[in-house]
Amino acid sequence: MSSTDETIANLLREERRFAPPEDLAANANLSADAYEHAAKDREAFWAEQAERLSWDTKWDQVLDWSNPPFAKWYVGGKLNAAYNCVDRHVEAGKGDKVAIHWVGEPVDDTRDITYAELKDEVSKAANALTDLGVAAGDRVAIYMPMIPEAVVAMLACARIGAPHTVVFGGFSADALASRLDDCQAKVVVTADGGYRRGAASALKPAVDEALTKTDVVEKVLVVRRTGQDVAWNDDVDVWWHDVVDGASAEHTPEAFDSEHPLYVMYTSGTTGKPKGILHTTGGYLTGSAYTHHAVFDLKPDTDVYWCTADIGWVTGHSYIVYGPLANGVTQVLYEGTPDSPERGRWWKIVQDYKVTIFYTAPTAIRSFMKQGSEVPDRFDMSSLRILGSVGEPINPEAYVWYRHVVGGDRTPVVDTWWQTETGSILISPLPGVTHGKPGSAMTPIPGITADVVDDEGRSVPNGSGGYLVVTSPWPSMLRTIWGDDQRYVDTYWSRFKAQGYYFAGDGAKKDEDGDIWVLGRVDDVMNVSGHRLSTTEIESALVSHPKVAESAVVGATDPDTGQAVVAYVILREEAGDGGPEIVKELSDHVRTQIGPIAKPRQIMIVPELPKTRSGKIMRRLLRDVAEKREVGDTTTLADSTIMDLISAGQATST
Ligand code: 6R9
Repeated sequence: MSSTDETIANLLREERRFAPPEDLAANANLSADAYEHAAKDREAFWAEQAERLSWDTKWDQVLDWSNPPFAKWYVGGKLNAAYNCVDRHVEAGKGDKVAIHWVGEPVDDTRDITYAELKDEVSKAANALTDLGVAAGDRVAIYMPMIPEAVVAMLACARIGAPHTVVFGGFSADALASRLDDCQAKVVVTADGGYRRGAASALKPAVDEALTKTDVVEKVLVVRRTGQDVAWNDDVDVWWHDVVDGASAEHTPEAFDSEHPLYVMYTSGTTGKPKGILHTTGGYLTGSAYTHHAVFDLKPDTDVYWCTADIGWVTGHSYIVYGPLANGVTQVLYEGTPDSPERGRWWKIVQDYKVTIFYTAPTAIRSFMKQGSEVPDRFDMSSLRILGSVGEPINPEAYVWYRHVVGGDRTPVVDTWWQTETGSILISPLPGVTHGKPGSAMTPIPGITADVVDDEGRSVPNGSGGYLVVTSPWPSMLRTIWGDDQRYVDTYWSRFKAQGYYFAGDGAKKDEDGDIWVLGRVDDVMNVSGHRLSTTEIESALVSHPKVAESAVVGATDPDTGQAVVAYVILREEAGDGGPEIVKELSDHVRTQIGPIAKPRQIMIVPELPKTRSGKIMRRLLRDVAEKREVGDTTTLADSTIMDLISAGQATST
């Protein structure tokens, strides 16, 4: 058996299966025949999905793929995204329904905003932006904490046809400046600060600094959130409460072309400057609304939905703003960190608001696992009916813990695979149909065709691994990289040019049933003595050890084997320091779980791992430590002090 076969065999030892609850299956939005229905005539299927939206002018053609890879969806159609997310619900008599239960980080700092109120706020902000000189086509940057005004600002931009670019509030002034520059943003919407871990944390100084590095910005619109002191430039800075609060709540939304740019979202690759991923209006809104309905089995009249992502991440765009609001559901929006002021904060929110659908990232789940089940067990979470996961492969142990401890063994877990580029979920179980397998994102959802292929672009047989590709265009696909069509073609469409497949950059495997297991970025694959090993598999093996909460594995250059496995491990709290034999114990565990080839050369016990704010481990930095280099650029880390801790050798190692 080759090592790859062995690791697949290891994966297949995961035999737990979870059938959908009967009542959920009986009342599910999508049933098993949806796959066949969609496959029969994909364009007709996507036309049906677009009918979820209100169009001012209907399209003449569903898809124009005459100039691949540049797609046009719903050609000739016209619509307004903000009208679809807000006004039409008010017109349908749902104005009094709560759109957003906003929960600030300071306890008892809450606001409930109805759809009618949201419509007024968005209209006022649209009028204010217009008065500041923003016209359709101008770009507006949004650099804000998780407050309702962030959502209002995004929708106000959409309403006037000004593509927004939301820059995550944790990013530095440099990162902000380069994004402002790249998309030539005319206005920045920000706040004095936001609350994180019980303290006011400033945002405006980073905008002030960014403006010294680029001169594209004309106006800065500032929400007063914390009341902290801010530097003020009368020529540029404008208070939100001065210009938005007094603006008219009457605003007629203009219908824009289906292909009108909706937003640019920057995403970093392993090399080169961040890519500005462009999404347009009709296809993107169709994709986010349909998937939110299908994957979460959304019942807008009874569900209370909560996605914990930051709006500075694509998940916040598709599954806080556009999908949920287009579908008219009530949702929770939380400003702060999961454990402030106490560890049960998230679960208390679930209990208080009777959340029914909960969507978060594996990194959060693993950090709760580390603390044990005592904290969540104190809360009544019986309202939950569906749990979602996104951002990384979810290790089987974390999946089972999530389902058991958070979901009381009732709730299907939907492991949703997608990317900034895909705009919406492409691979996921359907909660009322799929028998879920911990660790597998399962199959492309109805309407999507994806596959795992080898180097030559041939579909691999079941039981084998390769590259994840999307084999036909889909409505919410990125249209290009802002200002760089060539990079768009090179990055996503040149690897499998002959087949015309979209190359996602992820490695994946098909198991014996043909279900897909996403194994992480292909750049994270290691080559040890000629054997390809995936970081995810070794990490999952480590996390399946009872003393381990979380781990990150990298391949470090090795004189003997080409690359060698180096593992960083966070222990569970109840494991203490793990005992004197911990490194050997873990090393033996990987050996028995996967095989001798995967045995780490070095295991370091660390207090934390370097992560981006969306929870992705920055393995590049750990590779620097493992190869004893100076640690590279840490500007996108959520907490930049972590690398000092790790490099200072607070770690014990073999
Ligand atoms: C939505 C989002 C995209 C990359 C993607 C993949 C990883 C996301 C995943 C997953 C395994 C899942 N990823 N979801 N890997 N299983 N369910 O995360 O977008 O920030 O652009 O990241 O995240 O590697 O290629 P983005």
